[in-house]
Amino acid sequence: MARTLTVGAAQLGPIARDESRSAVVQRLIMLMKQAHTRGCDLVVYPELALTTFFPRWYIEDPAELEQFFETAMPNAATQPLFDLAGQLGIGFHLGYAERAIEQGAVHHYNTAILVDQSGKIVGKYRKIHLPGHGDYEPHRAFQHLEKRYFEVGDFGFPVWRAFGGIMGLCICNDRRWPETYRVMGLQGVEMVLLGYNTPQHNPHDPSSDHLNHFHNLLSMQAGAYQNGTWVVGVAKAGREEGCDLIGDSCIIAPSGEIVAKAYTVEDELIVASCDLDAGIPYKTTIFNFAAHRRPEHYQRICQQTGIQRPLK
Ligand code: ING
Repeated sequence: MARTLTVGAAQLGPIARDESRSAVVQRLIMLMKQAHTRGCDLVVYPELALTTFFPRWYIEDPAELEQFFETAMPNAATQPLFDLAGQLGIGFHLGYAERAIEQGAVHHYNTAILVDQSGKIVGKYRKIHLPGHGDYEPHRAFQHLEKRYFEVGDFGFPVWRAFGGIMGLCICNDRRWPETYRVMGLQGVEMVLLGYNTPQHNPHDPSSDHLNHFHNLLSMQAGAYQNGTWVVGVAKAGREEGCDLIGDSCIIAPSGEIVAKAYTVEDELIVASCDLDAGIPYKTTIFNFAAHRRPEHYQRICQQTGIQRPLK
């Protein structure tokens, strides 16, 4: 019996700086209702889905900066989303800026949660690869101050048994690094959920701006194929506060093939029925780690090539 999970990737168009949480949550609710109508078991929202991508600004006033963070989840603004999820029996992934008090200290993370069909938070991840820069760079058209506003995530890359399979989370820039998928792949991940806010223009390397869409899809398709896992990548898209963000939200099979892709840069739901067993042929044949990556082979390669890297 195939383990089929019908997934909705709920891309968001721009969120204005002054857009209220309740207004944004209403957009999320509209998309969740559409997802339910189209038979979804799970809906995936972008990174930092409750606010505009505020790391594009240098915000000196701590009180103003704190306004972009959630101090609890769920909270008054997001409770209606959790309530609807429970009523409809639909799970969801949500990215948001998290303010946490742990070990008596305040911490700020770029966070994503996985909520099951009963409305219970079953997974939580904090972004590890924080791109951009830590100090204000006034010469730039816009900033990318994630290193200033967030700490590096402290959960690693865990996976969770949920929705009848093995689920993993990562966030935005994480998707560009092979180890992100590999760490989850070695734990048997069958579906990776991720959101992103990706400017069309990369201030640090404009020379590859014309390849931004290609690199976005390449990273996720490669991660899917090389680890025999589904990947659901969901954008915050469009011209947001004067900054053009790419769309390209997509649902990618373990083969690396794109099975559904957004074609707008607005709120848009794409849906696919995902067979969670589709990754098994890849995990058990071409990427069968135990069968094809044997310690003695590795040792011999090291000796032949003079790489003296001890096998841990
Ligand atoms: N955004 C971007 C991302 O990794 C970036 C950073 C922009 C990288 C443009 C390369 C080109 O998609 C976040 N939020 O990580």
